[in-house]
Amino acid sequence: MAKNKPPAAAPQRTDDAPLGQGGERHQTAVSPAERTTTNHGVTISDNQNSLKAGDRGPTLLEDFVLREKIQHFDHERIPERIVHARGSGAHGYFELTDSLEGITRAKILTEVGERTEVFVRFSTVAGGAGSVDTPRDVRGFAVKFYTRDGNWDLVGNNIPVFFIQDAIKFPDLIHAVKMEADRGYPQAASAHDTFWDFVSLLPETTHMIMWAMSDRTLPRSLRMMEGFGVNTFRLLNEDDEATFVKFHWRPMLGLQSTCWDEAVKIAGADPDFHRRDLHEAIEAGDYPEWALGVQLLSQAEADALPFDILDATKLIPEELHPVRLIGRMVLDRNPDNFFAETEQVAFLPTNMPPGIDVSEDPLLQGRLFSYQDTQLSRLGTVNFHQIPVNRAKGCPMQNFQRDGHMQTQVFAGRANYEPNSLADAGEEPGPREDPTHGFRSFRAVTGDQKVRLRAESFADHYSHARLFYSSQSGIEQAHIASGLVFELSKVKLDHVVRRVLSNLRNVDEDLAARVADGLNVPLPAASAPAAEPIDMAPSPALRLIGKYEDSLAGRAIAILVTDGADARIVDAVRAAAESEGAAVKIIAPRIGGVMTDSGEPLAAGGQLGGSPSVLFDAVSLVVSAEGCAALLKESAAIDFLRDAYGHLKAIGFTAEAAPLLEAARILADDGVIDIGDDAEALIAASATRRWDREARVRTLA
Ligand code: HDE
Repeated sequence: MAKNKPPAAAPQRTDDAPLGQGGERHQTAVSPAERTTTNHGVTISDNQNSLKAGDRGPTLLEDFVLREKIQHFDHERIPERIVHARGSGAHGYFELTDSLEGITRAKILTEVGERTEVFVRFSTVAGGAGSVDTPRDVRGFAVKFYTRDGNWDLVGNNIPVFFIQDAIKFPDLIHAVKMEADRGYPQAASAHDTFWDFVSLLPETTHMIMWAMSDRTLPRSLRMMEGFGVNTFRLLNEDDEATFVKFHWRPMLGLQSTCWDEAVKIAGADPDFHRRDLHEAIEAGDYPEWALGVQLLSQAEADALPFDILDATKLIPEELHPVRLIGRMVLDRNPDNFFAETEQVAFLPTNMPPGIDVSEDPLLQGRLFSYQDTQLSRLGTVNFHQIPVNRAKGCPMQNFQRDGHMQTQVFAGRANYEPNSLADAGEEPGPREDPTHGFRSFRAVTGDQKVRLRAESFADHYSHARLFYSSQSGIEQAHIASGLVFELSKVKLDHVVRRVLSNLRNVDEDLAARVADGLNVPLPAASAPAAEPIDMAPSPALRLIGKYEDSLAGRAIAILVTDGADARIVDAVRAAAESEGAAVKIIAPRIGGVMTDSGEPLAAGGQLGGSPSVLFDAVSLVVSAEGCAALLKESAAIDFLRDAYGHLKAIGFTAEAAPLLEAARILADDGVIDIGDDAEALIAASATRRWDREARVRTLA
């Protein structure tokens, strides 16, 4: 184009024309509220084209609209959490139902009926922010209560104990479990050399390993997990008298896990399985709920325990000290923006209102430093408490901390120090301390020698692992043994495997033998325990299966249909499932749905290839004879059935589906149900897995 020659007129555009070639699209009036602006409020006239020297010329440095947009984009990511990077959040409320008056002065635990806003973030531990939702992993269960006395963060897990006893081992533990340093894999998996090397050298990890290898680390849904504060805390009353406390969350939908093979397949079918499930449940008004429970112990009761209450690798059996249910938490609102809320939320175990206090648990003591500190690298400023999701909402927040990156408060006046006598000059003096209502620490007796020592009372590393294992049902024990076999089968260092087996002999001889047999290696001699383990009375409350009533509530049933499907049966299954609180999804060979035998169209919620049965809790087949014949040629249909069977799910079928059952080699049992005239039977069988089928479908250790 010749210099200074005006460009050809931009092509005339309509609202249907593709964007990007001219500024004509928004020729219709744009109201001020609709206008897109720069970060500084200047209205942008063209958000499709950068400013160039001629329509085919280089872009100009002068284009501040482009530069601002690209620069902001370049810095969109902040460092992910070093642990618990992958998470899902929700808003809700907490309501106290039973007062702890006299035990604590924290109003959130004494004012019955009062509703307190909460924000909850569930997470996995080992994987990065983009990793899948269903690895074998501990889940984080962090709750921020915006109380009238300041924020309270109960930053817990879905397992009541932890791997290590002292915070100084945490960086080693996390380095060992994350991707190996030289090769950058495996992602979100503990089944590798370095994790098991570390574990085998630290017998204090054994109890947690029992939990980690159990189905607790394979939750079906974030809505179906228990939560625990893990560390021991204190409650302080008006006279500053202390009671030890352990916090528990009990899911109203009960506890449920997936099978290992299922979890692996879900990871491929829907990497966001848990995030989607939580989001969709809340969106549908199916609000997840938990009861908050406490175990309360006096100093004398703590002293009488055969282990140290300050040791986070130990739990207090409910049969010894019952869990008192004192409140309920309901999650009823999805975040508006994932980054602003779920990513930027900063949980701090140091966030405690007056009346709640820490114990000397050496793991907790390290956490009291770490969380505040890590926010500096993640959120980049000491003012991260001003981000809306972190702000104290239930009460005023004021002090003389000033300035810093991203300061958003505009402080008036001269008072920014204390004490001051500016009030005498008629100026606003600012806030002061309040010894009556302020946070006071428990007057714990300390003042001993300075030592780097592990207390002798922490030396027993096996009794609680024994307690956990011996408390499990036969199925759960077999799953723990099989979990160990799977993980150790991925460990290449023979001496590490030998050391794990040596340690396991101190937990249970039969367990060690089963794992050795599963690995096809000889059983080595038992390792020498630091303290002789004791046998404690089994605690059935530690079981996953059978602890809560079987239920279909919050679960999902898939109905695989074809053209000609019996509409009456589809309706019957749907009605029966929905009356139990379950969702029903119609799966069809094509997304457009099918024509039923009554000539009515039936819309599909999912297409067979993209909706494997691992995404559902039970399945049924309502097909016509021709439809069945077509499905026989689809491996996705065979897998749909085969997996449902292998994952111990109830399978309902109509007579026309028989050839498909045969092709998938489904054997008759009480979970394989002809729903011709009894949809209810399918519903009854769907409320739990068919555990008795397991021996038919896989060899467990
Ligand atoms: Fe954490 N942990 N942790 N942790 N933790 C973090 O804080 C840490 C521990 C837990 O959804 C980090 O903001 C140390 C036990 C949850 O945002 C970090 C030790 C329990 C979350 C940190 C522990 C937890 C974290 C990383 C050993 C169960 C996610 C990002 C002394 C009671 C919270 C962050 C969320 C996050 C440190 C052990 C639970 C690095 C040093 C035990 C649920 O500060």
